[in-house]
Amino acid sequence: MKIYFAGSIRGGRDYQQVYQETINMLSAFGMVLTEHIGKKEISNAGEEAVAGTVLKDFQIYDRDMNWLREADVIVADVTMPSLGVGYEIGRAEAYKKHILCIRKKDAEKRLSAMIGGNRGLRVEEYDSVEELKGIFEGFFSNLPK
Ligand code: 6IA
Repeated sequence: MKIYFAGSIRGGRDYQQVYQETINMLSAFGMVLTEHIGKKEISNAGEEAVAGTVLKDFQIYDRDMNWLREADVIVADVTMPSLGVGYEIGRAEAYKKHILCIRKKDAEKRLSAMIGGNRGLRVEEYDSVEELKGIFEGFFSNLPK
């Protein structure tokens, strides 16, 4: 099971810690292709603060689109509005991937109608990361074999 986790980067890193814990939890259900989303070294400038390869935007786009095509499911945290996450959800829908959107109940901003109003998308709300466990169990156990 290959999981593409999507979370805000340049949209704002307020929930980075939550992404990290979510990714750790998701690892019990499959291989998370996008583990870097939870790393605190990635700032909202979208760069890695630690020394290493700094990818150009077109390289990030190409790599992420390849992972998205490869993934069986996409789990998108839509708490923090992010152009990239919204785009990935749209592309994942076009590729007919299984999509789960998760959103913290205490989110500051209202969810975009393009996500919340899409009857084809499942959006689950959570208070704490512990609550995600049950949500993930329900989602992964109901996937078609
Ligand atoms: O518009 P945003 O930046 O908030 O979009 C976030 C989404 O786009 C995430 O779900 C990622 O899949 C993707 N994305 C955006 N920027 C990056 C990125 N930046 N790396 C990987 N995925 C990205 C650079 C970090 C790199 C140098 C390690």
